[in-house]
Amino acid sequence: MEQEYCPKDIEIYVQKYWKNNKTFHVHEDNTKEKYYCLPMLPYPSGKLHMGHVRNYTISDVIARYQRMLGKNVLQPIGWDAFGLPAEEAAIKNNTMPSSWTYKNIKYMRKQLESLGFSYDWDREITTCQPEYYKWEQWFFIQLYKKKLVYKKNSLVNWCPYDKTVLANEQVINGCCWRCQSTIKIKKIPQWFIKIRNYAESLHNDLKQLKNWPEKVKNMQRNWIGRSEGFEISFNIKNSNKKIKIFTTRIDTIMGVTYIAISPFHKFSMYLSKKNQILKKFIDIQNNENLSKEEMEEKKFYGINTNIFAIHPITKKKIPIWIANYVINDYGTGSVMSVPGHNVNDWNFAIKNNLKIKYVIQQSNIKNMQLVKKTFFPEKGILINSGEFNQLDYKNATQKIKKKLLEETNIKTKIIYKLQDWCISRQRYWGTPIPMATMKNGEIVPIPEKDLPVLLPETTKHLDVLKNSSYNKSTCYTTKINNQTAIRETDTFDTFMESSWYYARYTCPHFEKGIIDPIASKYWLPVDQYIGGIEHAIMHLMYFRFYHKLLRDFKFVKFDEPVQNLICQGMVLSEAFYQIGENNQRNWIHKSNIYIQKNIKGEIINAKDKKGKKVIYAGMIKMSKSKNNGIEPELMINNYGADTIRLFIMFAAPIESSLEWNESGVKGIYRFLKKLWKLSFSYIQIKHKYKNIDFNTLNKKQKNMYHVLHKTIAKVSDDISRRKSFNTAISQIMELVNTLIKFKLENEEDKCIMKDSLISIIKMLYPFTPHLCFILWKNLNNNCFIDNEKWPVFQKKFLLKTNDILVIQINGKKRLTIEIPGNLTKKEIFTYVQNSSLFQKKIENKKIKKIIYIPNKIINFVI
Ligand code: ANZ
Repeated sequence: MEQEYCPKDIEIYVQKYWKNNKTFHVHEDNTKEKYYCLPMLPYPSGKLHMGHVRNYTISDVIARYQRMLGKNVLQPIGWDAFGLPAEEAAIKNNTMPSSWTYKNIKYMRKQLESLGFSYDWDREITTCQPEYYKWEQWFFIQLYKKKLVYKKNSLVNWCPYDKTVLANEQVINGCCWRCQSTIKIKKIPQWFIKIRNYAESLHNDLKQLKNWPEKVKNMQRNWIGRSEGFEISFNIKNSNKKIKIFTTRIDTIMGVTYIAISPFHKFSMYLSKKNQILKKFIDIQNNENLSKEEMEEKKFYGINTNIFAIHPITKKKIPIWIANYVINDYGTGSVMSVPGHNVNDWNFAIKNNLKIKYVIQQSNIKNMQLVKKTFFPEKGILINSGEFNQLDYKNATQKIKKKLLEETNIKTKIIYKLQDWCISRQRYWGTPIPMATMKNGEIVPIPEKDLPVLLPETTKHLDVLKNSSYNKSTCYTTKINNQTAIRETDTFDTFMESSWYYARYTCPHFEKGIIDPIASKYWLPVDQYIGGIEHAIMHLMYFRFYHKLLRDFKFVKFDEPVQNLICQGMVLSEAFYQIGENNQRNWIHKSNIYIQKNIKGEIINAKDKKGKKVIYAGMIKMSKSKNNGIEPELMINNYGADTIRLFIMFAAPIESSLEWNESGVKGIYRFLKKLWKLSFSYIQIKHKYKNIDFNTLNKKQKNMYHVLHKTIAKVSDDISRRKSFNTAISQIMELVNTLIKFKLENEEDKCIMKDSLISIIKMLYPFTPHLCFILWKNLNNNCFIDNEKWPVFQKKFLLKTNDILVIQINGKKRLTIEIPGNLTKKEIFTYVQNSSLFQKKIENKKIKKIIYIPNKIINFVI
């Protein structure tokens, strides 16, 4: 063992050992409890950023800890390898998206290895590989067969100059990212999966997710958008037809001044057959090539049908309008419009000069002039509502419901805002959608025997990427049953790949099907999932949805894929800027700035290398745009992976933001050096280790054991129950400091030192595995720590040794008394009051009050 702690050497050595010995390779083992620890898979953007390092460190600490509890731990990693940046890089560098992607993966894999993460590398998944996406295509075809997939026209961003569809991220302030032309909104046919069929279970099953952050569950709930209301039928005048509407506010029914239906509603279509103006209006809604602003501006357009509905209570006639603000796919596609109390109805009524009637009292506004100028969405006391006047919301709802039941069809209804999942992307670099169009226009799935449908890998693809001409490209022509067909040119949304990878990790090489039932039964559900809060809605929704699909196809069990979820906080760092010529902020990296700080560590002055003043913008999320990223690689080179890992886990609770601070990193480095030195000095001493009889120990020794076991108890609880890693680490640090002060005066002391070091190294192993690997080896005759168990505290050592308490009377020190350890507060008071020394001092006087400072002072007020 070297005298000096040299992280670089030991980390490379230990990583090699793990790699050669496949230490973290796992397989199903029914004799062992399993633990599936899953960090969200990275996008291979080029190199790791600190956010990645934090995510993967948290996961690794948990995985290693669970392993020490004796569980069979699966911690896999892979690459979410399809996506837009690869196309952009390909155009820029005149290469193929695949070469850019694979180059990045290679580099980032090395970076992950250099951080010592305990992955089972044999399970690495790269989602752009045909072995993986073949099964995604296969499953899509199964969904298609079960009618869970359909094609319909849907809006996309269209660049009229480049003649290509743009992803939302490629639209910057309404313009194309490449040529700056104003983008248009266009309708094209696209593929959808019916996630709405699962809206109810996606909503209800959130209740099962006891160990998910409330914030995430709420975000999911809002996205699903469950609405409880009523479906009511309105009769149409002079017709036997009815119009069904959905409302959440039947209490406002007396304020209905018109009925609005979507241009795509069945009734609109029916009317348009005889009404040319209406037909034209609907056609415009369908085909108009508008910019986003134009769309927004034209939102409250409509047409009066000159047909009337009958109000179910007043029996008065109310006009029916076709209105483009009514969403066809929501509720019934038509609404009873109450412009006095609903914002959309209000906007439409104002634009089209329709009647506005207020039926809810606006208690807080006295000036009626003001009242009329706007809508009032709150619930309250009914007015202008005939027999329902003066009722509050609850009573009005009940009474109106009863009345409506007598007059018309009304039923309670629950609807969801969640829209079906559009999985078509008009991009090259994605999983090809396994569908084709035959010459006669029929759309068919690619035969399963022909899967995977591969991406055409020819140099033409640079053209493909640059514009939409690939639609005609010959490389998408195929044969189905000996007939020519054109393959679907769209690819899957990349959320498809990240929706089922967790299940494929259980059997990444399984060739007979999408998922090996034996492997998935053993490993699933995921015990711990770790990722960023930015995935709270979309990814986690599709992930949960896909699991339910897989469950219904009997590939997996359980309703939910993940039991525990951690969303780690952001990584922040200091950001600096100067104001540029056009008043823009030019962000400057900290490494190019001279900084002056006061004693409190606050920045008082900052200058660039030329001496020009720089403005400090505070701690901001690390990002390229703010030029405040810290390179993980640089940090690892300077301090070693163990220091970085420990700093990340120590500097903040996992779900809070972490402020990157290099002096903090240095502090951790010093701590590890101290531990190395302490271990080194002990290892130099040759002595015979023996088991110790606690009862024969002196006070100093008993106390050391007490501190050691108290720390083990606290650290175990912090990690397993509280997931509070930062407090766990600070306890270990305190223990190390106590141990440094523990003088080795006899043989027992040396044994106690060894016992303590062994526990410390075990407790630190999940955080700083390389250092612990080496220390363990040297401390334990070349043994390996990787299969060691987590230390167990022993209750008998938790019994504290005697405390010496200062006894005060009326605030003055009168004596000291030795109190046996482990007494309760009440028992301590009785013990003191019964002692003869105390009784002499107090002389039978009455005690009015006792003030107690634990383990230090008792003050008796007499
Ligand atoms: C009358 C009313 C009065 C409404 C009032 C609201 C407030 P949430 O809670 O978001 O589900 N609505 C129903 N279907 C619609 C559609 N297809 N397109 C546009 N709007 C639609 O909203 C439910 C309310 O949204 C419904 O209740 C309906 O307006 C409107 F003071 O009915 B309400």
